[in-house]
Amino acid sequence: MSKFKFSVGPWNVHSGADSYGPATRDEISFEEKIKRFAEIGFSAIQFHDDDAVPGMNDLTEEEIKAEARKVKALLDKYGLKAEFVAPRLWMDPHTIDGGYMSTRKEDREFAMWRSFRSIDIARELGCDLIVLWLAREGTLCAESKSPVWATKQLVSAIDEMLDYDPTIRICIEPKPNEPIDRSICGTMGHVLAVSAATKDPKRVGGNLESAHAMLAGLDPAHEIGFAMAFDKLFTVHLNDQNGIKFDQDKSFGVENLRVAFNQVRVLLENGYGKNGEYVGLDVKAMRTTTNEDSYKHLENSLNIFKALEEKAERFDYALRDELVAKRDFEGLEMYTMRLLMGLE
Ligand code: XUL
Ligand code: MN
Repeated sequence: MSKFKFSVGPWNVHSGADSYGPATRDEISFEEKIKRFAEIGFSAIQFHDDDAVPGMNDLTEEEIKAEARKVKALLDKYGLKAEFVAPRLWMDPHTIDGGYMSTRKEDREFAMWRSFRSIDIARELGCDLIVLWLAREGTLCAESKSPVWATKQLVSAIDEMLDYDPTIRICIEPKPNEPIDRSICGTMGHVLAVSAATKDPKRVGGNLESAHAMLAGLDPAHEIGFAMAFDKLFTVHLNDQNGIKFDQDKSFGVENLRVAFNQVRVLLENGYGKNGEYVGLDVKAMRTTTNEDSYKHLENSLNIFKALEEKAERFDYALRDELVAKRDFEGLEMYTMRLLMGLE
C-alpha cells in the first residue's frame, strides 16, 4: 500500500502528434480520461487553464467561472480532486516572445489576464495552487532582452498574483530550455531565489520535473532534496529522460532506475505528502503506442514508483550507517544495486 497520493494531467494521454508528424492515436474526451485516471488509482487531476475551460480567451470572467464549475461537478462525479491550474502561456499568438517578460506591453497584460483567470478557475475547482511552467520566458535572441529586467518582471508578475488572491500559492516548474533557447528560471535554485524576492515567499515554491532537472545536467533527487530543505517542494512531475536532448517525458524509472529510486527515497525519507502534496506524473506514451494502450505508460510509471517505494521502505539504514562510518561507499553502492536487482 503506497503512502502517497498520485496526480496526473489530461495532456498525459495524447494522440502522439509531435513536431515532425501527425497523430497516431484517437483523441479521447476529457471525461473518458478522468474516469480512467480514477480507475487506475489517481486521486487528483492537474489542469492547464484551457484544459478546464477551452476557448477561454473568448469568454467573460463570469462565463469562465461557470465553465469551471461544470468541470468541478465532473471531478466530484469520479471522486477526484483538482491539484493545480497552470496558465498555458505558450500556445497563444500573444505570447510568442514570452508572457510576463514579453517585449510587448499588451502581451504582458494578456499573460496577467490568463494568470488571474487561472486563479479564478483554481478557486472554482477547489484548489489553491497555480503552476507556472515558464515555457517561453527567456530569450530566443540573447541580446533581445535584459536578463535583469526579465527576472524582475517575473518577480513582479508573481507579486501581482499573490495580491490578486491572498491565499493562493504559486509553484514554478523550472526548465533550462525548450521551447525557449535560454530560460530565465532554469533550476530549483533559480526558483528559490525568485521565491525569496517575492512579497510572500512562503506562498511561492517549486514543481520539480525529473526530465527538466536532467536537461540542466542535474540529479532530480538532489533538486527535490534542495527544495524540501526549504519547505519549497509544492509538487513534482516525475518522469524519465535519456540524456541531454529534447524533453522526452518517458515513463518514470525506465531509463535511470537508480536515479528514480533515489527520487522516491528522498520523498519518502522527508515525509513528502504530509501537507497534502501529490506525487504528480508528467509522462508521454511512445508514438508507436496503440489506442488500446493509451494509458499503459501511466500504469507502468505508477507500478514502477510503487515497486521502488517498497524497495525504499526496505532500505537498510543501519547497514548504510555502518558502511558510511567505514567510508565503504563501494559496499553501499553494491548493496543499493543488489536491492534494485532483487538480490536483497
Ligand atoms: C513541459 C512541461 C509541461 C508542464 C505543464 O515541459 O513539463 O507539461 O508540466 O504545463
Ligand atoms: Mn512538467
